Amino acid sequence: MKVLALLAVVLTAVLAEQVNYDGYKVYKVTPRSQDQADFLKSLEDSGEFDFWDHTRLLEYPVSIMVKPALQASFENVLNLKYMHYSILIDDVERVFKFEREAQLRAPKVEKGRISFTEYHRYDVIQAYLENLAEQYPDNVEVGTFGTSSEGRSMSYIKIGNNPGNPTIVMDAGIHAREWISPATALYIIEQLVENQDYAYLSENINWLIVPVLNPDGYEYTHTNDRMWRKTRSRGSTCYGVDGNRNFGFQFGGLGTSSNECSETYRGKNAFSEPETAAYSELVKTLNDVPLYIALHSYGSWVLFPWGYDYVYADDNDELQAVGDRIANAIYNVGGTRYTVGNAAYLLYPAAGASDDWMKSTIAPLSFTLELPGGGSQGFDLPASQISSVVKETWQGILAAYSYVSKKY
Ligand code: 0X9
Ligand code: ZN
Repeated sequence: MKVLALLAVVLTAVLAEQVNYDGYKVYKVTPRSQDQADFLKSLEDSGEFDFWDHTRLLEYPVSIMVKPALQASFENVLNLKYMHYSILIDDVERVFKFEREAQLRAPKVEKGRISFTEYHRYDVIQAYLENLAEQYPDNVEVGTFGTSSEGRSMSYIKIGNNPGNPTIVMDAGIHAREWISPATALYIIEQLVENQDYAYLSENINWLIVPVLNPDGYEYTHTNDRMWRKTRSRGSTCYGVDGNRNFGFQFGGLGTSSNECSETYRGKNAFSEPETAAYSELVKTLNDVPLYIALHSYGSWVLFPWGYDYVYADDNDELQAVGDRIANAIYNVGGTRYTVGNAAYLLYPAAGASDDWMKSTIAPLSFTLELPGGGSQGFDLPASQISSVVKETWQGILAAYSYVSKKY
């Protein structure tokens, strides 16, 4: 009985910590004129609203989460500006509750195994990587390359054992709430290591993959706040740095914030975060990286440098051509349409991102894949859709591999 009482106390404490999104609505607003697009930008800059996506292209809808207290005035200003909107999600908390229940109902995977019918916790992912290292010692190396702010080990997996081969680098989960990103990295790892049909992919090329680059944030989205994006380093007033503003190329430029509490806080200096610092050191040990891919969500975009400002790379045509191949391969699976292009022009400028740093340092072909959102739910892609997203994305990765392997 005592144990039960204790359990109840612990459970209440854990549940009390969950950030609650009761009554929060997500609006879909489509800017139809430059004036309307600029107005949306000013709303975003006010920091009062949570923009789930940021594209400012005319005719592209933007999803904006608004807390109950601001909903009436938000709708009023949209009406004053003659902007059309619809309500995408009526109660965000209901969606998250449904997701939490589905996660609880999901069959638990055996330690060391992986599945694509639910999102996995950090421990399960770690155990899977270790299991692969044990099972495939000839072709697989798993190592720790650093420790997160909260003390979690950060793991990489290297697939392919010829040190003379070039290395394709990929990472996932730098943004905590983008759960489909680590899931996709795990599927890529599974195919490369466990599917013998694809053994040839690691004969002439090595793969270095970090499936959870922000383990603290990832765990925090499972335990406390589903919408958490940043790391969990402690600031003086707020927690966390946007890891994708913290890399050491054009640090502090456009699309980054100096405000600790902002979702795009860049940190005190480049590589202030143990996660990005250790990752950059790991990448610097490689000598030939023909291709880098960062996995994010959402929006179905293939983005490439430069992203720090409105600047085209010298090899823009090649980046576009490889991006188009990735998008076409994905399209051919089940008709998912990606839009391909320069990150700043297509989405928005954001300095200090991993794609630009990789491009400027080591990887001539560098991409950010924004995986699809889940219908109306955005980051909250239902677990039932993991399998189709990871499978179509795999075809995109194969297309990029095939380009690189022919070139090198
Ligand atoms: O803002 C980001 O970091 C990425 N989008 S997300 O919605 N996943 O947060 C896009 C980064 C694209 N790359 C650059 N702008 N350099
Ligand atoms: Zn992201």
